[in-house]
Amino acid sequence: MKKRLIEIRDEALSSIKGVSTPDEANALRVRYLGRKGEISTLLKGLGALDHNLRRELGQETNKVKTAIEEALNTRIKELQCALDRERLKKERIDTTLPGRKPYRAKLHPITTVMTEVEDIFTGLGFSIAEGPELELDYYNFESLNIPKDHPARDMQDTFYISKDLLLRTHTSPVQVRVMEAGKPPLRVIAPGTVYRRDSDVTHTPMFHQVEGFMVGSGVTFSNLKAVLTHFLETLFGEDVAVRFRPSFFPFTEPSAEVDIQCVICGGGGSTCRVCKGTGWLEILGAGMIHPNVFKSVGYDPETVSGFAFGLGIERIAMLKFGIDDIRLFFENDLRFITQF
Ligand code: FA5
Repeated sequence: MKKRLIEIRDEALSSIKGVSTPDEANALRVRYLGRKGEISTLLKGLGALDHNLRRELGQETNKVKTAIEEALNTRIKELQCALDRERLKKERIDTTLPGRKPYRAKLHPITTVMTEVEDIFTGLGFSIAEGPELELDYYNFESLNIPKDHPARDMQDTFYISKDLLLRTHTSPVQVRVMEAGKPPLRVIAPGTVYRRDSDVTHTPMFHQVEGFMVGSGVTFSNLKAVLTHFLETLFGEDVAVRFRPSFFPFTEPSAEVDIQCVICGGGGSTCRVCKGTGWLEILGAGMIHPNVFKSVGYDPETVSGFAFGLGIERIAMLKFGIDDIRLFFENDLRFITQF
């Protein structure tokens, strides 16, 4: 029995050396030390032995068990260490690798141009006013000398919400709201979003305008020309080619439109899709405020005069950045937007 015990010990110790995972080691623990393991099975015959022999064998069994137990624990520890080393190797972070650059947000090109335009006018003493985008028909049209069924309403294709409510088609209603609320002299710009049923390379259904107006006694068309020329030269540089062209707006008389030489084709492109071969791109409408508009806000057109203008921010941005399709500004393609 003693001989068999030693055999079991040697067999167990050699098997323990050969295991390659903690699970395999635990399986050996069950096989040799478990309740139905090899040692327990061997010891079943112990009761029949003489007292002294039984004691001797009992002590020997304990030694064998301890030896196997220790060998198992040592092997499991070794295997666990190897596993940990392997895991750490896999999880190792290379702190010398270059980091991923966080995406830095930038201002939208339209916001940049809008801010630049506002800065130029506030530099000339203009203050900034705002008005609602959901506007009454009265402010968008009637108070601006465009009665219902007037053919001039066709100039701006309108999104109506109801008979009297619409998405404003221009920032000119803010003129009326500001004049109603205040007294001359006034020097105000009104930047904002406007809406029209329009879409092609120079038109979008939503776009931005900046309305500007100056009202007081003795304000003339030459003041209008001076302010707009200063504005355009500051924005585009002194060499910019600008032209004032007679035009018509129901709320100004006389009226003009201002064009800038097309930067896409340099002014000469017969096939240019932006200026449609004219060499010029319209960026704003302007004129002397019509007496009927003054009457609608309770001003006396005999004693008060003023000019007004409304410019398109997207058109200015197209010219500044050489963009040949206005719709690119609103497609939210980061490859386009982050260039500016
Ligand atoms: C007006 O909206 C007038 N309220 C401007 C005005 C104000 C005239 C004060 C006189 C006195 P117009 O429809 O031309 O005018 O538009 C003004 C500018 O907005 C145009 O010159 C153009 O630059 C821009 N614009 C017009 N429609 C669009 C559109 N669909 N998409 C982008 N820009 C546009």
